[in-house]
Amino acid sequence: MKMPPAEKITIVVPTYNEAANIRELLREIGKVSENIGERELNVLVVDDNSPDRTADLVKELDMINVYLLERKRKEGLGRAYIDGFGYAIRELGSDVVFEMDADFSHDPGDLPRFLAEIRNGFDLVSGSRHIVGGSIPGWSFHRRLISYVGNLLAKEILGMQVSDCTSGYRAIKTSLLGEINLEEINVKGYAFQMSLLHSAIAHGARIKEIPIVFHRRRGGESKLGLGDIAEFLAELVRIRFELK
Ligand SMILES: Nc1nc2c(ncn2[C@@H]2O[C@H](COP(=O)(O)OP(=O)(O)O)[C@@H](O)[C@H]2O)c(=O)[nH]1
Ligand SMILES: [Mg+2]
Repeated sequence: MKMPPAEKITIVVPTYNEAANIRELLREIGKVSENIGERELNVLVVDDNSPDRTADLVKELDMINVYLLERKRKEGLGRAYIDGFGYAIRELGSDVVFEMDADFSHDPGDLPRFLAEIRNGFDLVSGSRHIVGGSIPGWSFHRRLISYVGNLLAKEILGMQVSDCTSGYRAIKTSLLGEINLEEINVKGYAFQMSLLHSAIAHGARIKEIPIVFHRRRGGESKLGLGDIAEFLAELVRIRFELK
């Protein structure tokens, strides 16, 4: 009997100055992938020409199943994901893509829990820090406030029935991404997470939130800036009033 082809999974990891974390992260993902069974697991690092030579470290590691997409300049998290998803679909033939940060805030050990829900038939599985079992230990009041207000506004203004709209740990079926016109998501930075989720809901996607513990980043610094917060607010208004 002919076996069905193994599910192809690609974890897309955007990086900007993640030299302190990237090697160890790729090794840890490698360990988890040994335990996920009949699936092909790739990692795609999408680097924006990081001055700390993150991309060179990935090349030096020379690991199988690790791919590198190098972009010329820092264009934001959203653009990195749009390019990364395109590459994962066209070049790697992925059935499922993951979003994952490079700084260990997202525990690679959680990957099998996401995949189990994809197997259960969900199109998009999103890690939530704001449901029972989820948490953000060690986050400053300032970061908690940004996250809280962002989610509150997305719920109030867009009516999104999701507990964590800005989560960046997700598994997404590429069949869903094929329906959403990613190029129309015209945001550069972190607002991409909320916009993508909004588009997925609009396309009738089956969405599941699972609890995650969002850890403090291991090395390096956060890139979240005021520009990202301004873009997030502008994007809420744009979606609400269907502006182009
Ligand atoms: N390629 C790329 N990656 C980015 C950019 N901005 C942030 N990242 C990556 O996106 C992930 C989340 O960013 P981070 O600074 O940790 O955000 P925080 O966790 O909200 O503080 C990390 O892996 C970053 O390296 C960017 O402009 N381009
Ligand atoms: Mg982080």
